[in-house]
Amino acid sequence: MTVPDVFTLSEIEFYREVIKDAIKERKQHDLRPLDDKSEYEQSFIQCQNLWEDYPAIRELTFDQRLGEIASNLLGVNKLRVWHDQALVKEAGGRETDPHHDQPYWPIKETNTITAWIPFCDVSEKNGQLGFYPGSHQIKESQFINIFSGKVDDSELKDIPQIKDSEVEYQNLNIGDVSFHHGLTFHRAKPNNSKEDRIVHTVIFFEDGSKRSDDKFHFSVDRPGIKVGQAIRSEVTPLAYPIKSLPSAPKEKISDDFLGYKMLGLLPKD
Ligand SMILES: O=C(O)CCC(=O)C(=O)O
Repeated sequence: MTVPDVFTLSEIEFYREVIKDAIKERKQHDLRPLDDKSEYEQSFIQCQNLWEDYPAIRELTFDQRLGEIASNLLGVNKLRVWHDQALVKEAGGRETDPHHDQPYWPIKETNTITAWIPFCDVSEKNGQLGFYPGSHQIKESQFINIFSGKVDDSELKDIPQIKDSEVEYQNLNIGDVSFHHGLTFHRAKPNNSKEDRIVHTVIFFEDGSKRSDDKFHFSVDRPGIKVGQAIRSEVTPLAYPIKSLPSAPKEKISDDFLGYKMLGLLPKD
């Protein structure tokens, strides 16, 4: 759903520049043109946990307006950040294939939600997000692997959450924020405009949620959270309600995550 006018124009203009600079720095070693990228990467450039190494982005990720809306939508009192991430659909970038997010995350409980904050107006021309209405109400999750290239329609045709459903696309204006539940199926249109579609997202989950399984994820594997344990660490700090911003994690990111660091997905140190 869209919540209009969460941010002012001047806030968005400020954060747009901060995010652009952060992505440039994180991706400084990746000079590939769009055509040389994998199909997944042609959907978007991705930089995660920007809150750790960019203090200005920390203010955005932990902005209490986002946390308050997210907690009201989920109907829970306390939220943590699973991770944040910038998603840039480059000019000419391909669509984002249909999927839902929860199966990517080893979180047992499904009180999860993403805030999607665009830094430009978004329409059918530039990577508009679309949802399969009501799909979060079926409490089952289905892993659709969007990493390995374009998703084949045959993979989607039997999924009850989406098979008879028409996608609802939404226009967003600068300042608006879109929120989607972790079980909501969604997709995004290609970016047929000449400008990159820059978006920052924040994924929240209910405080007290537990690790569901041993599927690898940096948000739980960095701090060594075991299956069944509550996901509480400085890598996934409390996000709402808070009186002051969290500090960046003290523990250095180990070289087990070297690939992520080299790709600019995670902070270098
Ligand atoms: O920005 C996009 O193209 C896709 C966003 C998405 O899949 C998400 O935020 O979960």
